[in-house]
Amino acid sequence: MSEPSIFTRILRGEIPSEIIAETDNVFAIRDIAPKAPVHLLVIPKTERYRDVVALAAGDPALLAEVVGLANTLAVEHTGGDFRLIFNTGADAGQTVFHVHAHVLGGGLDEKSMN
Ligand code: DGP
Repeated sequence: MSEPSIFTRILRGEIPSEIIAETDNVFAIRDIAPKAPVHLLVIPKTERYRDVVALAAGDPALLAEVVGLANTLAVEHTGGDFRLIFNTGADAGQTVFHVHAHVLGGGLDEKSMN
């Protein structure tokens, strides 16, 4: 068995991080190193899927739940518009291989992807 991911450990309460929203299947936290005024992470509770490609292939309804919670949170935290990023693979900057969506908003630089 591999070690639980950092997000699983947060969900279990083993690492402190406020869970700002939660449904049966997904939850959301604030990113520890925000890249925008609003920078949230929306995460499936299962760590079965390492990235968005695996999630889309394995459970598209769960991917839709991730997008739905991202939208709900964006309405609450940024007024509705948001950037949704799934870093996919180490060379693209993925560091946690438990699929998660970055939800960025609130004064983004339109010329930058960061
Ligand atoms: P990625 O690089 O796409 O795998 O994104 C992982 C993100 O997870 C990164 O932006 C920082 C965030 N992160 C890592 N550890 C923690 C933590 O312990 N708490 C919180 N809130 N965020 C974390």
